[in-house]
Amino acid sequence: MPTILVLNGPNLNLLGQREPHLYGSETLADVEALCTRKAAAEGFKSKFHQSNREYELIDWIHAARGTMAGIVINPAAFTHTSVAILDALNAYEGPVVEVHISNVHKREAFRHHSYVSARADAVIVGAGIQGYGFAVERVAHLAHALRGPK
Ligand code: CA2
Repeated sequence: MPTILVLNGPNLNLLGQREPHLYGSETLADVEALCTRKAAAEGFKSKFHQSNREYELIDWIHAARGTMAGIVINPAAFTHTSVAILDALNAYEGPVVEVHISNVHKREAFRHHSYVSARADAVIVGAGIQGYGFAVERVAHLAHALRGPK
């Protein structure tokens, strides 16, 4: 079965434990369960990772080339700093959807720019963890379209 890769950047392992006013009270395990359910409903498996290390996220993106049907990524703070993650995504051939739990545009000015958005096929911000579900659905739709009619 084709697989959607879901990547999460630094500090998202703390989801549900701190800052519920910004990121809600659900945990990263809840996000993973949501992605698994949404992917299955679209006929996909999902593979879910979180890392606090930039190189690890880059290595997962490299490994997705030719193996993953699409990528959903919340690069967290690397969104605003990482040309390296943008370069890795530019070398990936499939659909990419960027997701942010909070509405970054209502927050500090330094969160308003995303390097990753220059590559993303869609960007979902401010929908809470529900945004991951939308992102998985969109990647599945784009992946189906790329594969064409059966
Ligand atoms: O809104 C988002 O999803 C962000 O990607 C979250 C990042 C932030 O740097 C981006 O600007 C927007 C931060 C993730 C940190 O997650 C935490 C979760 C709970 C407690 C502390 C941090």
